[in-house]
Order: sequence, then structure tokens, then C-alpha cells
Amino acid sequence: MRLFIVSNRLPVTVVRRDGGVEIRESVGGLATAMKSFLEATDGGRGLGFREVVWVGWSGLRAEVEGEEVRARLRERGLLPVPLSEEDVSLFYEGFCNSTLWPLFHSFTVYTVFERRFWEAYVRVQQRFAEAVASMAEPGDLVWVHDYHLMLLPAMLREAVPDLAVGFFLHIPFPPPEILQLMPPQWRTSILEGVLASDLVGFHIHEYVNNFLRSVAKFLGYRVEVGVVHVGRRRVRVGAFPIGINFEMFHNSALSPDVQTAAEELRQRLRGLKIVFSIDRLDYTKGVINRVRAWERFLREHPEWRRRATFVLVVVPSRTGVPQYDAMKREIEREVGRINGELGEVDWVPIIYISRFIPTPTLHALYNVADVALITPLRDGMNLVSKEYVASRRDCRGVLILSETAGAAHELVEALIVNPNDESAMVEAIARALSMEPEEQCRRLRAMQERIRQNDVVKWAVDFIKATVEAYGEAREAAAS
Ligand code: GDG
Repeated sequence: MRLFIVSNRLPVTVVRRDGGVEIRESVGGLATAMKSFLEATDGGRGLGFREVVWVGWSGLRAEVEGEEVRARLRERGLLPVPLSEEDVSLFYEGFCNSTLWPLFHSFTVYTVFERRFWEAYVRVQQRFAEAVASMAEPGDLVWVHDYHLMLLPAMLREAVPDLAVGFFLHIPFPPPEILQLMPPQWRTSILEGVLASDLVGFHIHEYVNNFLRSVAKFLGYRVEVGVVHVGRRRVRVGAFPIGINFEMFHNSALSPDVQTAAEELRQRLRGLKIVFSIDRLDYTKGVINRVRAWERFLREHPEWRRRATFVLVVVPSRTGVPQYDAMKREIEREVGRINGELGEVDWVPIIYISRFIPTPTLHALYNVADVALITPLRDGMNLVSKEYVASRRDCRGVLILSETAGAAHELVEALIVNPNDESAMVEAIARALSMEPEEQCRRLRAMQERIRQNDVVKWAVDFIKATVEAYGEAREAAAS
């Protein structure tokens, strides 16, 4: 059988340059996760797949993509789904990022309900279904990823008989009280869309429960622990917390590139304790709350001024969307104000970097940061927190983590805070900066063991095996 991985974006970035085309591997979370999985399973063959095909958007507008690019992608096992300028605006920026993203993160006031967005959401997924159907055969396994494609499992059932389908959501699934804000026809289609899968996966039990409660409330289906009864069909629903490539991060301190970058950082920031965070620019990541907590910490604990600095990396994302541009300006205003009010000629309170940083630099920062301040307002999982912990081969460093990140369910030895509780954040920073090395190590070791055991390969293999199992059960039930 073949394995189809379907996600909004293909794991590459296509760049047009000097009349030619360059196809670069992207370093996004899902692309990296799947790469580790494919390496560990000999391109899926270790699990019995004869071929792996990735279906998704190349990132280029259909108007400029061209047959040459499509052919080159197909050579690499990538099946492109073309999106036009209008699709990008109504489907991607519209329903995906202005409706589902804010609503599912419980940012209800940012949520836009717009019929044209919904229509594009349906239309674009039909195109994804056609692309998969052009290659898939009965018995193949299709793994559908994320909120961009919640109608796809149902469309695939219509298009190709007898596929094994697994759906995984990378962001939170909200409680039914939040989902109820969405027009009934849309939320019904979304729930039914996902339920056409053999297996539906989320990061943590809380999202599983939210989903099951929504299914019971809005569709009236009978739900049990981990199962939804859709007529005679049984759909499995479970928690599959995504992991990272533990060994890669744990060995990063041994790489000469990373060592050089870390040494340089230490030299430049000589003597200063380093507090660090990195996020994509997004309101869910709580950057402003964090910056204000850092300011308050420095005001309430002046003894730490000139002894610690905050390296704040915010990677541009969704540029051109007014809300994101406004947020960027607000962060810049606050950082500028704080540095102006508290900074000295030879010390800045916040070192602010607003661009994508090369991987060796990121690894070096993980390796030198005394404290990682990872305080999203809401986050499906949060991989950065796991990457920081895994990187600390020296068994030093303290993780401060929001209770509202999925990762907090596993990383219980972190200093857990509520990101809206500024004084709790201030206390946690003070505690982290003064924590004894033995306590740092004890906490890190416990978390490292868990991250090592539950790495990204295990996540993918567990999910695929559970899909195959659920598919087998469904076939048996249908035959009986
Ligand atoms: C979604 C969910 C869930 C970031 N900046 C740079 C860089 N990164 C890498 C990090 C990490 C990844 O990107 C970000 O992953 P997160 O999990 O933190 O956040 P989202 O992008 O929002 O991901 C999230 C995830 O899906 C997986 O299911 O955990 O909750 O929102 O790997 O290292 N890498 C480099 N330079 C950067 O500037 N090299």
C-alpha cells in the first residue's frame, strides 16, 4: 500500500531565481517531523509502504507555478495542489487563518465569520480530494493534517472506496461552547468531515474530550471513551502528543557549528544571564504579556538589571494581515520603550530579533540560555519548549512554561505559569534565575527522559499503526 501525507503546505519552498526555479526543503514543524519519520522507517518501507506521496500547496500562486515546477515536484514524490491568488486570500488567509485559527485557540473576538471564506474552504478541499483521488487506490493510507483540511476525510470517502484515513489536528480543539459560535451548518460539516476518518488524533486528552463533547452535543452521536458511533461505523479518537527528534537536539551541543556560535554568544553576552524565547509572530503566543512581565520583573528586582538580558526572537509570519502587522508594531513599541526607560549605555534589557534565524544559531541559543520563557496564551503543543529541554546536554537551564500549552501536560517539571498572571510570571523568572544547579538538573533529566521516550518517530508510527488498526476494525464491522 501507499502512504499519502496531505497537508496545506508541501514540505518545500519554491523560489524563482534568475529565470530558473529552486526547490528548498522547508524547516517547518510538520516538514521536520515527517522527515525524521521517513528517515527512521527507510522512506516508509519499514512500515510496509511501497511509496510515500506528499500532497499539498507549493506556496506559489497557481498563476505563476507552471508545468515545469509541477513536474519537478512530482519527481520528488510531491503532488502539488494549485491555489490561485483568490484561493489564498479566501481559503488560507480567510477561513483557515481568520476563522478556524482564532476560534480554535478561543480568541473569539478575532474570529471572522464570512460566507465567502466558507465557500472557498469547501472548494479548495475538493481540489485536494481530486488530487489524492488521481493517484490513490483502495487499501492505501491517507494521513490528513490540520485545520486547513477538516472536510477532506469525508470528500475522500466519496472519491475513493476503501481508503484507510487518519486525521490529525495540530492546534487545540475548543470546547463546544466556543464551537457553538460558528454557524451550525459549517460546524456540522466540519465535525462530519473529520468523522469520516478511521482515526481522529489530537495532541492531548483535553482536546479529545472537547471534540467528543461537541460531537455528542451537535450531532447527537453516541460517544464512548475514545470512540464515536456513526451509525454502524466506529471512529477511533485519541491523544497522540507530537514529539521532537530528541537525539538531534541532544547532540546539537556536540556540533562544531553550534559550539562556535554558542561560544560567540557567550563572549558577547559575557557574564549576563540569558532569558530566551522564540515564536512565530502570532497573538496566541503571548509575546506582549511576556515582554510586560519582563519589564515588571526588572522594576521589582532591580538587582537583576545589568546581570540578565532577554533575547526575544519573533519570527515574521502571516505578513500583510493587518492584525499581525499591528501586533508587530506593538511589540516594537513596547521593546523600544522598555529599552529606552531601563537600558544603560552598556546594557539592554531586551535584545529583540525579528527575523528567521539559522538553525545553528537557534541551537546555540538553546544551549546557552539560562532560562527559556515559553508563555503562549494558547498553543496546541509547543515544540520549542521540548527542543530547549532536549538540547541541554549539560543539564543546566530552567524552562518556564504556560499551563495553556499542550506541552505542559508532559513537561510537568517546568515552572508552570498562567500567562495572564503577570505577578506569577515575575515570581517564576526570579525563581528560575536563582535556581540551584542540582534542582535545574533534576527537573531537566525527568523531562528529557520523557521527551526521549516519546519522540517524533514514535508519534508518527503510533498514529499510522492506530489508523491501520482502526481501519481493520471498521472493515470487520462492515463485513459482519
Ligand atoms: C503548530 C502548533 C504545535 C521557529 N522559528 C525558527 C525555527 N522555528 C521552529 C522551532 C519549532 C517550530 O519552528 C515551531 O513549532 P511550535 O510547535 O513551537 O509552533 P507552531 O509553528 O505554531 O506549530 C503547535 C505544532 O504545530 C506541531 O504540532 O506544537 O502548537 O501551533 O520546531 O524550532 N527554526 C529555525 N529558525 C527559526 O527562526 N531554524
